[in-house]
Amino acid sequence: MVQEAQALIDRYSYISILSHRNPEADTLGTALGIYALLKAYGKSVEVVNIDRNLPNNLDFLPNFQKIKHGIDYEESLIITCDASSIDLLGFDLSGREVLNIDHHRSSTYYGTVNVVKPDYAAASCVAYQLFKTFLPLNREAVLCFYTALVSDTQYFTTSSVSKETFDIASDMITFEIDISQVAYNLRQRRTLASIRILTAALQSLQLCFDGELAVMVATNDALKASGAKVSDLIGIVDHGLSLATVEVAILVIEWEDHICLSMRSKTVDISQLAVSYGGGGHRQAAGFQTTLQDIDQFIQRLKQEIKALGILNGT
Ligand SMILES: [Mn+2]
Repeated sequence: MVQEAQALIDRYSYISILSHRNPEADTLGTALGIYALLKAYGKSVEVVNIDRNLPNNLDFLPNFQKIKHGIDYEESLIITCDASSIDLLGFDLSGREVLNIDHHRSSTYYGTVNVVKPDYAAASCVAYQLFKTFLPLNREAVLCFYTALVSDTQYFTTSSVSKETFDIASDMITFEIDISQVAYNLRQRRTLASIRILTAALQSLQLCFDGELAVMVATNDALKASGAKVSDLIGIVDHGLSLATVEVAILVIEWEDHICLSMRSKTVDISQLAVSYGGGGHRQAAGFQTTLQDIDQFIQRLKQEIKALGILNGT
């Protein structure tokens, strides 16, 4: 797999690195890390995300300002980062060769070459381990990969963390990256809008199935009143999961002409539900988008579907 990935990269001088819609630190950190490596390797590289609203707190990552919103290269190799399905990228990639770098169990293996490692805690770790076998690593790239790793594992607290995760992290730290700078940017640069929308979502919280399911809603009105952007919604759903009795937490977001759903679980597998709606994710963190509809009816149906999965004990 490493040889195939290397051969693919060697065949192209132009490379477009793509991250997924509703970008967060793993997809952007992985993309920017690969960008820094391939640039130093002498390739013509562009880094692209279809969304115009990027999380501003990641602007300390090297080359963040270079992220474009369209693919300019016409016959480049496409590298995709942390995207389980090609639809999550938002571009028509037909006729292109794709190197897919990911760690989602729900991956659809859409690449010409797929380096997909579900045991890895972050897509950035997959990229780090892949590229270090044939390219010299540099501090800029490793700073991006490390940021992606600590963000995706919520500072090494998710069940995806293993001894290997710490081994990779301790390897990364030898590049003299400023880990307190990373912590400051990830944890102490919230927007006021994100606090306002969090407050509204917490107000909406309801518990069902004997407290095992928490449902929160970010309505269109609340989003407008708070001025929140998509990136301001990251992490809200985890507040539901922080409750002692809750096994599954859900945040329903009324976003323009669709509903976005973000789910978290303590132990049970919720990715199957997301996949059934055309979304994806991991066992304990998954999501999907669907067409705009009556929120109350949507939540009622979703509750029944969760009940039918048999993953909760409460009634
Ligand atoms: Mn990830």
